[in-house]
Amino acid sequence: MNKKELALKLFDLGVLQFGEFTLKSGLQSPFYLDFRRIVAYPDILKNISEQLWNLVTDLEFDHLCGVPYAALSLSSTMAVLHSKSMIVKRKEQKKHGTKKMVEGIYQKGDTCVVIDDVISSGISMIETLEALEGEGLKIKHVLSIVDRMQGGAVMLNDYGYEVRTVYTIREVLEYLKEGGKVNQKQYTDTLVFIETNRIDFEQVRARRKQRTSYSYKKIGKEAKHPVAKRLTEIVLKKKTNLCCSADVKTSAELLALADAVGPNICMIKTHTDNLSDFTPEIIEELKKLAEKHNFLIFEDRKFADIGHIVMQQFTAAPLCIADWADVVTVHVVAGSSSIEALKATGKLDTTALIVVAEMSTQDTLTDQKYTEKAMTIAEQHSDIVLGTVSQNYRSDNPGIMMLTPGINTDRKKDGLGQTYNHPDEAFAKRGVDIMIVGRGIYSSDNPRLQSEIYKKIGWESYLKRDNDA
Ligand code: 5BU
Repeated sequence: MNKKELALKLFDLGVLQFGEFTLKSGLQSPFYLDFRRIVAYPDILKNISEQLWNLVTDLEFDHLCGVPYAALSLSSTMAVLHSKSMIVKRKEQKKHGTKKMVEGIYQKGDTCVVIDDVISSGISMIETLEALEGEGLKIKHVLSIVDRMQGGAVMLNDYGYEVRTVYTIREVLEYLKEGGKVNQKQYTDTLVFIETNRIDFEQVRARRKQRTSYSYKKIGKEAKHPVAKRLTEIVLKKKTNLCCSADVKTSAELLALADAVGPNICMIKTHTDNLSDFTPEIIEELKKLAEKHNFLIFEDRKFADIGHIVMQQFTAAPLCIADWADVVTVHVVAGSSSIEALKATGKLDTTALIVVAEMSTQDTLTDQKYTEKAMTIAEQHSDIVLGTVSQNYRSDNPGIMMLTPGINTDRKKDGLGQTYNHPDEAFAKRGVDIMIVGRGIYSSDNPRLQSEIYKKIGWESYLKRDNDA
């Protein structure tokens, strides 16, 4: 069966339908593609799988993966016919056992070709790609039977993937017209629909919004708070976007770590309430080291209470955070009053805020809605907010940095809810400005060397990406 015969057959089997259909997005479409039906027709399934396979015969790769669920039958058939390994991306995370999102046998760095039945907006394809890439798989090529020509393929191309499809919807339509399966009106209506719905700009833009990235020069120029400007100066001077999270238990350990990693970091992040022997003197020592190595001190206090309490927590002895921290974190779960309260202390001339917009834990409640609202609050206070802690979203305001914890080159999780991304993923794909690394550095045998390695990886990844200067 050639491509035209296959298209006619698919029409006869009800896979390609013409009429009036409401799509998931609410859009009215004059045609509908239902490839789920093909599992009932083994010969057709085999034929389509061979057509898809023909698209990759020139490539070398390790695995096939179908976007769940519609393309699972396609990837399975291709894998069986051509003795190729297949991996499966779960649609929902498993509640028990391994909680793995990707099943199969693979290693970091393996290459994978991803298949979907139809590419429309490209969003479900992107979700699968992100999950696979999160596991360290490398993806360059994506396949589908039909490109609906609505912008998904353009967006995927934009992200650097090469899209190969058996048909475009326009080709299908031509075959069906030639074969007498669609009348003139259906042909015209469908063509007009395709041409007028070519790119789903909203969705493309929504995805891109998370991925904007800026140069440190631009960030420094647009940032309003003096501490934010100083941070970008340090980053550029020392060529480091590494913040070391010094989550140690004693002041001696903190000072030793700060001195060891000092040359390689732009900031040290502390949880001083975790120090068993805290005294105001250790802050004086830490400040000396900050001066010696030129880094900022970031107290990750995560203020989260009503304004009245937040004011006390920021200024109260023995920690007196307001007197020494260059930067502090604040949650906005209580709304913007937490930020307003910190401002009301009159101590924010020398301390800038970081809003926790999205957490790194695997079942965090900071979903997209929460994060967007937190981001808005941060943007409304750009005179005192240096950045947001987030995993996927970056503010459109270049002056508000994206700081990301949950970074580790070797681990994916810590067994207590923490999840990790590789620095390259963070900088290149998510638009991160500052990476925060804790155990990846201080738990190693040689924190100084380890911080140097992270510094170099972070800087290389920053240089590699396409920054909006
Ligand atoms: P780790 O050892 O690299 O996992 O340490 C991460 C640090 O970042 C730790 O101090 C946390 O308090 C901090 N953190 C985080 O891991 N995830 C978050 O979403 C936020 C902070 Br907010």
